[in-house]
Amino acid sequence: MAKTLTQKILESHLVVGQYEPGKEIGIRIDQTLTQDATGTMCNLQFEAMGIPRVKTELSVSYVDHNTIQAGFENPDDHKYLQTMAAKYGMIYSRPGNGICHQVHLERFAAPGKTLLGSDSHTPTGGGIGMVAIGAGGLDVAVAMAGGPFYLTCPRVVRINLTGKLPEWVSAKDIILKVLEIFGSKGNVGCVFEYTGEGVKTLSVPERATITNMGAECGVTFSIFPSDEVTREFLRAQARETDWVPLSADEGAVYDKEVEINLSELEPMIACPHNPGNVKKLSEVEGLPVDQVCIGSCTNSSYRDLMIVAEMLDGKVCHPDVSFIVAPGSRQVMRMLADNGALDKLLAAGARIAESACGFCIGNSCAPRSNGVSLRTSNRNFLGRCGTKSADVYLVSPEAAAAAVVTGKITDPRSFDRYMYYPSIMQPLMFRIDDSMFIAPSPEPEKIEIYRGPNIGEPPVNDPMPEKIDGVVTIKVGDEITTDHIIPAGSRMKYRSNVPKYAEFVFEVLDPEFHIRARANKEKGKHNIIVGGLSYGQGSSREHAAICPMYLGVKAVLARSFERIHAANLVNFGIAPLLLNEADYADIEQGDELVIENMRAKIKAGEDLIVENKTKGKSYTVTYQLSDRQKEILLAGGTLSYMKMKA
Ligand code: MIC
Ligand code: SF4
Repeated sequence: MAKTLTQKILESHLVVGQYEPGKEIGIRIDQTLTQDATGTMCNLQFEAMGIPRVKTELSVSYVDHNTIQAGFENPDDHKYLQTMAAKYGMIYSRPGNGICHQVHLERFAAPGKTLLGSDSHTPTGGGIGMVAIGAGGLDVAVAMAGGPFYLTCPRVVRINLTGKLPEWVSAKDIILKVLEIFGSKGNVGCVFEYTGEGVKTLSVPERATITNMGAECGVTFSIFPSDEVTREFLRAQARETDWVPLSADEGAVYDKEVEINLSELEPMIACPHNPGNVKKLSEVEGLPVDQVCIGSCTNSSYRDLMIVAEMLDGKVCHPDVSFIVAPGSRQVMRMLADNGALDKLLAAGARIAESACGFCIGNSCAPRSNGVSLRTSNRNFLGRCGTKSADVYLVSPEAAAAAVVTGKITDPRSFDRYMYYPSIMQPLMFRIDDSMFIAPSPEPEKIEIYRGPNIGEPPVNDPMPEKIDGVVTIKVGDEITTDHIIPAGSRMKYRSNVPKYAEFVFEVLDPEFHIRARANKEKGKHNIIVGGLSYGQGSSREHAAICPMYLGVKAVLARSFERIHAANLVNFGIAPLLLNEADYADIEQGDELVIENMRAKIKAGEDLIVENKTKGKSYTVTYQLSDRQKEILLAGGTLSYMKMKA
């Protein structure tokens, strides 16, 4: 039978279950990546498992998120991660080496392999033809220990690309078009598989821009075939031996098929405050801009920054615009320095930031109050940039560069008046220098793990009680992201200090949440969160489950959940329960809810009855949990479950 590329790679890695869309499967993980913000907890969890060395083919520990070092917390975490990598067999990518996804694509990603990363944009690797999936840190720790990764066998959507992009329109506009078609909710359990003649016209970094932002649609991963273009990229990275040709079989059957004619695309823009809020850029043209930020794991490749440098050659940034550029990796930065492009950017007034997440995660470069920021990154959630009143728009590097000059949102096609569209060729050879990777120690027994005062124990939960006797501590709407649940930015330095970090749960929506939650907990009441559709979008940060767990949250009742967050809730012993629309509308913040026979009903796979004591009503709630997940939930989370099994 003809197979999709997704089926081929998943089947070749299957260790539990059968390839049957909708059913839980377990796959072998070849490579893992972690980054410092999620990686410290992930490493603590790995340590708690007592395994002497990682069991993957390759595990890389990147430091790219918390590099601001305004205090001892970040550098302490970095040192902890460095000693962990040395002792347990991971490659350590030092701060300054670049953003994990960009660097991984350059130096390690390989067609046909599986990659699990503790970051939601791990699917960037799909641009090279690998199955690359984002997950919570605990799932990555399990994979590092040699355990399978469990996922729902996906439904595969084919996105057939025809034609060729017009000038001034680029890969970012393709994925924004995909977001316009599919939206940022309702795609859980799907994979986007790209096919068609148009694929050949896109380089690997362009494909990676597209697979990167599949995360914003909520798909499990996105994947491109591995073809001659892939081979050229790997050759230019001196890794041609990693190449294998891979594609779907002729006649493979997909769950759904969509065609995008690249020749008909035009510049697109995602408007505040969700990447799914896509419009044609021409609809918002002329809006004055205060800040332009170019970089992030979506758009900071050599090609992206070269386009910007060429467009800005001989021009100076508009007086009202603060212009920031963060090259994605040290490789990119050094190539720009070598060929003079860095000087063109500096001459245009660019503030060159470190090759790191930086502005994208909101730990620097916050816009002014009520400001408008135009960014090439992938997320524009409320407050993520560091300024709650600011409006963030997401665009291509071409559109960002155009606004640097004009000071307003500008269709980059209007640059036709001044110049030809710059033609940026992939270099024959990228500049290869792996000296900022540190290999694992040959004498691991001699390595002592460094632990600064910011590093605590990974918290463990109690088993699920038979009765949840709780209060709706907060009721929120649709598309609540993990950035709403637990902010990153300047708060991110507390990732290794859960009691402190928990003070910021729901900070952007309701800064008093943690006070109410702690008071309920002291009174012996459980906390319950009520959410709308697509609860837990965005980041994979498991702190969006750990910190609520710490505050005594036992259940989240929502209309629907996003994949990674739902898995994280189960991993930390919080029940993700599904509510219907009418019941969601009925429940209010402060309502007292009771769920009896939790354990017995979950064991039996029966629906749960929620009694609303305040309203004198009851509702039926359901759940989508595999038998394995039920056991984990009842045990109080994965760590307790593993201890129990051992
Ligand atoms: C993000 O883009 O939101 C992050 C920061 O990279 C997160 C990871 C984190 O919160 O540490 C992600 O995408 O998973
Ligand atoms: Fe870093 Fe931003 Fe990419 Fe997250 S989305 S990995 S914060 S660059």
